[in-house]
Amino acid sequence: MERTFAMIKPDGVRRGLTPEILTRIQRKGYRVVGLKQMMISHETAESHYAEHKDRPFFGELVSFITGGPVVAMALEGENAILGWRGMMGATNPANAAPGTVRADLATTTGENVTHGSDSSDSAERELKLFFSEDELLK
Ligand code: RTP
Ligand code: MG
Repeated sequence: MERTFAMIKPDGVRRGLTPEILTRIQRKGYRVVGLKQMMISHETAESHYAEHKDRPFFGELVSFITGGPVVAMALEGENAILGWRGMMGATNPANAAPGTVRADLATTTGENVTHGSDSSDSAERELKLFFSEDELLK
């Protein structure tokens, strides 16, 4: 069993896509062990996306992700980290395979609806950044 951090980004929440995305996750069979709607602080956003701090799009990325409520999720299941990444599809929706969240529900790289941890190290770090122990099911 593996746990990963998933998020519906502000564009997805604003567009009313939360139920659709939760339905996809439930149909897949992941167990939602943490779930909350929240605003992300500037500090948390910079820490979450620290790997991109020197990239030209960093400022835009931080202001986008802090610009409206997100839905933060902890998902549990076999191979959940790569599995959820697969369900999201490529970063640029134009390159995402049909049937993925980004291919089906997004048009731009900057507003691509969901986030998923990209490794077990990232998953552990991001779950700690967004959830306290008592917010997660055992
Ligand atoms: P995420 O971290 O949000 O799940 O997305 P990802 O792994 O698929 O992509 P990543 O390389 O980690 O990039 C994080 C987010 O930054 C924005 N981005 N913009 N303009 C650009 O070239 C560019 N590259 C990345 C995207 O919104 C991406 O999701
Ligand atoms: Mg990433």
